[in-house]
Amino acid sequence: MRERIEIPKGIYGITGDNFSKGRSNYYCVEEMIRGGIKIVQYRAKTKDTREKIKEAREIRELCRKNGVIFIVNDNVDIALLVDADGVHIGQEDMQPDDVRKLLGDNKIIGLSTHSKEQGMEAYKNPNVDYIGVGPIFPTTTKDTAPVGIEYLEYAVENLHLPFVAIGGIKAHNIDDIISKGAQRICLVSEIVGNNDISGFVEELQKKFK
Ligand code: TZP
Ligand code: MG
Repeated sequence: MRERIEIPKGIYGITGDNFSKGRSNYYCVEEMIRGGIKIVQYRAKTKDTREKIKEAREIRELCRKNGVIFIVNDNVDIALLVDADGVHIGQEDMQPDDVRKLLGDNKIIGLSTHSKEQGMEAYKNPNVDYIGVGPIFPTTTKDTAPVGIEYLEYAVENLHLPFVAIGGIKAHNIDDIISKGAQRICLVSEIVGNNDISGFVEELQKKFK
């Protein structure tokens, strides 16, 4: 059976240029890397395909130079084209088993999950390397109802694969999420909207040491 690829602990970065105060995704990723981030997902819901390919290619090279894992959201074709380290898909995207056929065994597949059932199904599927667990709290970054702390607690207890807690997580509530047992956490708007992205990420990463 295929072995899951390990996902670094700590902060998981995602681009979000609606929240980055006019600063480019490239700039935001540069800053995250300066702050010590080890994994970045390129997510650009409102850009057209050509723009996404161009930006993904540039950020891919930036990540490669710095030894940072680079994941593409949604687009398996773009991930293949730019030789990303993996893809992050949602419940309505291509099935993990089909993505695996396209990417082969050595790429990372991440899957968003929003319920215990979805989480358990993903845990049983060796083609899924890690899952997203959320949105934990209300968020304007994604149009999905919050699932609450209960699913996070369930994941900690029952889902023995890497998971990333996400959704409405901020400087003021991240300690609660860590104390529940989350070892990988994503904050989108809170990071890309920060005036000092690298300093903020550096502080957050210390919480995992
Ligand atoms: N998936 C679940 S919640 C979310 C995604 C991509 C958005 C999280 O954004 P924020 O700004 O950290 O609430
Ligand atoms: Mg998706």
